[in-house]
Amino acid sequence: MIDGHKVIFSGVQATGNLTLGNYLGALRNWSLLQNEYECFFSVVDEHSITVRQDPAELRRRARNLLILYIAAGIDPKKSCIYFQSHVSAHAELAWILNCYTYMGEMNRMTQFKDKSAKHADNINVGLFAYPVLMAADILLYQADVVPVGIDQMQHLEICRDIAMRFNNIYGPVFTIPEPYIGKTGAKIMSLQDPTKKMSKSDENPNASIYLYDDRDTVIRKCRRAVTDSLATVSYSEEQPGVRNLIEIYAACTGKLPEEAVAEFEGKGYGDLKSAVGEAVADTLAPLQNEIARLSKEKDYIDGIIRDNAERAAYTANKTLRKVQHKIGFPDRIR
Ligand code: ATP
Ligand code: LTN
Repeated sequence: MIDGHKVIFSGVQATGNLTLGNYLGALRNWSLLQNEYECFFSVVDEHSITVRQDPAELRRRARNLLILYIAAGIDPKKSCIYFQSHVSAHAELAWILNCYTYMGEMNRMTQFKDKSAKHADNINVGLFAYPVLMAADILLYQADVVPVGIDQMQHLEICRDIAMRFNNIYGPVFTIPEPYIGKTGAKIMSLQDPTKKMSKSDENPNASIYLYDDRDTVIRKCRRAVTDSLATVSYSEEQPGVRNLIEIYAACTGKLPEEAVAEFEGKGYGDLKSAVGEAVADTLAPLQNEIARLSKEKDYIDGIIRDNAERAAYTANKTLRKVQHKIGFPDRIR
């Protein structure tokens, strides 16, 4: 731990087109936390191959995601941003933790159930054991806090269970992590079915706002968002479509949902949708400009990729060696 700061770990998979949900639920919070914590933010490319990937496309997406981290305000001098596949300790600890995780625990994971239904032709062991790799990611860095969207809570819970089980057998090896869920934007819903989360793997492109969507597309998608026939603006469970639009508006403008509701009192859904569209486009524009600028800075990005992987490996290997010693693997001879 540096300067007595607490540690944060989080990651996003290098798959699909990132959505507004990924940004508001995860990435945006990261940059806000980096001054108070020692942070490790990984592009978790090893998680990505639980679903079949085109190699060239995976490489391109992984690099673009790392650039997006920086564009979203993560300072690579303060926070360590790196590719998971460049730090071999992730896969090594995951193997060990597999041996401390029960089949029954993994069987309960809702993401596994959803993804295996979606990819019925490729239900591989990696997809099943995915939460163990995620636990290894977090525990390697002795993370105190893990900022994620609500959908990842179940995985975080299992990570805590595995860590406690290990500590009970071998003594205090791992820090037990806590989730960090942002006040707004923790679960952005689909624009076409507001009972489902906005997801980068949704087949309907109108359901999600992608971070690379231009202004007109964003405004059009918001205008087409599914609402209801109640014709009143509220932030209640009975109006999931309207509630989601208020949530997005609040998250993009920094207002509280109640303030947003007050602003649209007496106005129609058309006004709400236009305002949401403008607010989202205004949020994405600086991000997109920064991505375009950074994409041209090849040497700068390459330097970050190299240096940060070394920093991450140093911390990760310290935990890995401790674990290996505790479980009885022969010590290395120097
Ligand atoms: P997929 O739909 O393919 O499973 P995803 O959109 O859930 O992917 P992930 O890489 O699994 O993307 O998630 C990255 C981060 O974004 C996680 O912290 C996750 O909790 C958060 N996140 C994803 N979708 C949303 C959403 N709709 N609202 C808020 N946060 C989200
Ligand atoms: N499983 C997460 C991505 C992820 C992650 C992590 C998040 C992999 N390892 C460690 C936080 C901490 C997802 O699908 N969103």
